Amino acid sequence: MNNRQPELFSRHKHNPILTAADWPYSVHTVFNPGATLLPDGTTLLLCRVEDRRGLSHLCAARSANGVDNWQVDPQPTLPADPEHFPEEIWGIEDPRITYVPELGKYAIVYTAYTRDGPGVSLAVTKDFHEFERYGVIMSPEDKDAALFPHRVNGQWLLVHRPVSAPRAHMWISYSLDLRHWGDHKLILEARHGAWWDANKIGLSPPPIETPQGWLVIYHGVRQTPSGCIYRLGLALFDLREPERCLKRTDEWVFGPEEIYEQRGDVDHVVFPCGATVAPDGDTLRLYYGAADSNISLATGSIRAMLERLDEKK
Ligand code: BMA
Repeated sequence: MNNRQPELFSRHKHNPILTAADWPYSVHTVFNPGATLLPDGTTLLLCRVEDRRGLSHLCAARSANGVDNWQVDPQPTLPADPEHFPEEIWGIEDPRITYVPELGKYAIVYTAYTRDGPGVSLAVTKDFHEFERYGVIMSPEDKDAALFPHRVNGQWLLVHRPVSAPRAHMWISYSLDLRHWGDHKLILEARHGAWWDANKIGLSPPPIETPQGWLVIYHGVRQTPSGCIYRLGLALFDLREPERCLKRTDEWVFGPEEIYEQRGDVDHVVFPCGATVAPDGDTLRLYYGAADSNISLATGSIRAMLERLDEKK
């Protein structure tokens, strides 16, 4: 009898699907993309691009099928703007995109690399050509943040990951205007000790709304003598009270196994910032940075993820 649980994610056979070699200008690496579907069904990835100084900016890549034939913008789509936003002095990283119907705009929540570490910044756009920047909405040290697609109980919600060294947990905060945030609540704690998600966790793609609750894919960081290992787990939060965690997997559901995930600028990292849902309403396409060096794709079934969470009593 085979008691092995089936894998929840399958890697695309052409991984990595995007690398620095696909860029129309000189860059060092491309990784950790935010993702969204445009109204015509085009997949847009907003990729973190590290230049040859070591600083990052964001650049859009578009594809009709979300897998290949990417059209990459000929220059940075959203460069850091330290002249007007001094907190962006060392670049901008790891965007999470949420389409917000009430605004008719996409909200991009990203890491601003300040002199005092990472902070959370927000920009909104209608078309990924022009952007309105809100500046820093969570001061350093904080990152791994995303906006929910609509208000809950009249308020906007942001998941984020402040650091209280050496541990870092996931929090939620509320706002009426997207600028002023409060009512901060701890929603998911890093575990202790030997666990795969001990000490440091953070949101990966933005929360996914399902009839059973907000499905959250989060990353956990295992510190080992030879460096960190970044893996993914699942959690489910109440639809009307998103600060209430209903379920969480004990085991990780995706981790670095392939050579392009295990070897790169930072070894043993899978780090998704975006996902799209296929027209069947179930197939999740998870776009992730592998080893901080390339962009890869894995697909999974939302229904299967919810079933896995249900197995946890
Ligand atoms: C995290 C973030 C990610 C990066 C990961 C692994 O803290 O900085 O951008 O992919 O570390 O280096």
